[in-house]
Amino acid sequence: MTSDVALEKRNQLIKDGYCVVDDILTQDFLEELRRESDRMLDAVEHPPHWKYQGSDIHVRGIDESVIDRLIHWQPTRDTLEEMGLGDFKSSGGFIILSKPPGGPPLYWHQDWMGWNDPISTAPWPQYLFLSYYLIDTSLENGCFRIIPGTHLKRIPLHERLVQAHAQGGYYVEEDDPDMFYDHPDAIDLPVKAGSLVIAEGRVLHAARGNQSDQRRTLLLGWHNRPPMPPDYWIGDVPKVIKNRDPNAQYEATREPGEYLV
Ligand SMILES: O=C(O)CCC(=O)C(=O)O
Ligand SMILES: [Fe+2]
Repeated sequence: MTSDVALEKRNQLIKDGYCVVDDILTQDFLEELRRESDRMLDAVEHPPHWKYQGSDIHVRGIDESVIDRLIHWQPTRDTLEEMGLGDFKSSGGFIILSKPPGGPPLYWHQDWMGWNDPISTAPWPQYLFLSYYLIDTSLENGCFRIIPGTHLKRIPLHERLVQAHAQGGYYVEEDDPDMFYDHPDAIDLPVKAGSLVIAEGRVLHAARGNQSDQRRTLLLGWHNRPPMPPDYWIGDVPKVIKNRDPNAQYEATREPGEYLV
C-alpha cells in the first residue's frame, strides 16, 4: 500500500468509522479459513439467542492454530503499520459470525463497552474490529451496514436502540422499527471474500439478512491500543483525556453517556 493510500484509509477510518482493504488474504488461506470455520460451526448446537448474529463462536489463537495465524497475518500487520495503527493488539481471538441461509438482519448497534471512560471521546481510533468476510457479500446475502460518523456524533437513533447482544438485542422482535430502521444515512458495504474491513467499535453498524442458499461467514477480531494519543495525531486532544486518571476503574457499559455528544 502506498503511503498516500494508507493515509487516505486512516482518514476515512477516523472520519467515517470504517475503511476497507481489498485482497488481504491469499486464496489458499481463505479456503483454509472457510474449511476450518465450517468445521467449527458444524460441531456446535446453535442456540436460539444466536438468531440475529447467526453464530457467536469465540475462538482463541492458543486453541486453534488457524486463528493464531490469522491474528498474526503479516499482510494485515503490515497494513496496520503503514496506516500508523501498528500499536493495535489483538484480543487473542476471533469470533465466527455466520449467517445461515434465511438468517434475519442484524440490528443496529455499537460494541464499545467503555462509555464510562473519558477515552470514549477520542477523536482517533482506540477500539477496532477487523473483519474478514469469507465469501463475497451483497445486499442479498447479508452484507455489513454502517451509519458513518456515528462513533463521534450522537444521532436520534442512539436514543431509540436497545443495547446489543446479551445486553438486550438477543430478545428484540424481528420487526422492531428502531432496531431495523432503514436509516437514510446508512450505507451498505458489500465486499469481496478475502478483503479486510476495519471498523470502529463505537460506530453504529448492522448487517442485512441472508436471502441466499449459502452461509455467510465472517471472522471478527477485536483490537485495542494504549489509552493515549497516537504518534500521528496532530489535532486537539480532548481535555477529559488529558486529565484522565490512568489508574481509575470504569464500570463497563454499552450505553453511550455524556462522552458521546
Ligand atoms: O455480521 C456482521 O456483519 C456484523 C456482526 C457484528 O457487528 C456483531 O456481531 O457485533
Ligand atoms: Fe457489532
